Amino acid sequence: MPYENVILEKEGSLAVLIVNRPKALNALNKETLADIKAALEDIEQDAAIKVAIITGAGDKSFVAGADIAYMQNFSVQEARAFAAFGQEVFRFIELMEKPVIAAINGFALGGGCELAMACDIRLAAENAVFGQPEVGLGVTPGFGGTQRMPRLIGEGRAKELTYTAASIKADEAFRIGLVNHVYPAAELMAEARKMAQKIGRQATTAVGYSKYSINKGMQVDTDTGMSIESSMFGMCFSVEDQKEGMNAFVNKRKPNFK
Ligand code: DAK
Repeated sequence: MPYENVILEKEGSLAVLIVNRPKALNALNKETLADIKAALEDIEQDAAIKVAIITGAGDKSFVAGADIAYMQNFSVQEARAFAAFGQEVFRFIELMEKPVIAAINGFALGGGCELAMACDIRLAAENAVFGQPEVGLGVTPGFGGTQRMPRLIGEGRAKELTYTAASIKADEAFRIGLVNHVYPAAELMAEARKMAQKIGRQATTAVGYSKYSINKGMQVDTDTGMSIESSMFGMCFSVEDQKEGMNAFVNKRKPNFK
C-alpha cells in the first residue's frame, strides 16, 4: 500500500520504514503518524518479515520532532488527543513482537528522539543530533519522552536534557547510553542491515518472547518480571524453534529455524 509520508520497503525478511517528509525534516504531523502506524501494522502482520528498521528520508534528519507549525494553534483537547495518538503509535513499536532498529541519520529532536527511544535498538550516524527541545517551545515532551528517557539513561541525565532543551551529538549520546553504536553516515544503513540479519538468523519466537519479557519486565517489580520471564521461557517449549535449536546444538550442527 502506498503511503504519502512514509516509504515501506521490504527486502526478504527485513522491512525498512522511511519517514518521508523532507520539506519539514521529516517532522511528525497527524497524517505522518497515521502512516507510520499503518506501516508498522503491515510489518507486524507480514509473516515474511522478522525485523524492521526505521530511518528518515534524506541525509540530514531522522525526525526533527512533532510538527511545530501543525501544533501551534491547538486547543487543550487537540493537544491531548495529538499526544495520545503519538504515544499510541510509539507504544505499538514496543508492543509488537518484531524487533525494531532505529537508524538515526541526523536530527532526532523532540518527537524524533522519542520515536528512537521507543525502538528496541538505536544506531546513530556520526552527524546525528539528539534532544528534547520542548520546554523551549513552552510544552513538555508529549510522545513518551518523560517516561522512556529516564528509564534509558537515568533520571538525572534525562532531567538535565529535558530541562535545558540541550542538543547533544552522537558521541555524547553513545557515552550516556542513548544509542548503542555510532557509525559514519555512509555506513549506517549497511550496519543496521547487518544487525537486522544477525537478529533474523535467531529463533523468531525466542526473539519476540525476549522483547516481551524485557519490555513488560521494565514496567514491573523484579519478582513480577521474573515470573513473566519464566512464563515466556516455558512458552518456548511449545514451539518448534526450541526443538530445532537444542537438537542442532546436541548434534553439533547449525540450527535451521523456520
Ligand atoms: N516542525 C515543523 N517544521 C519543521 C520542524 C518541526 N519540528 N523542524 C524543521 N522544520 C522545517 C523548517 O520550518 C523548515 O521549513 P521551511 O522554512 O523550509 O518551510 C525546514 O524544516 C528546514 O528546517 P530549517 O531551515 O530550520 O533547517 P536548519 O538546518 O537550519 O535547522 C533544525 C534544523 C532541526 C535545528 C531546526 O529546523 C529546528 O530547530 N527544528 C525544530 C526542532 C524541534 O524543536 N523539534 C522538537 C519539536 S517539538 C505534545 C505532543 C508532542 C510533543 C510535545 C507535546 N502534546 C500535544 C502535549 C512533541 C514536541 C516536539 O517534538
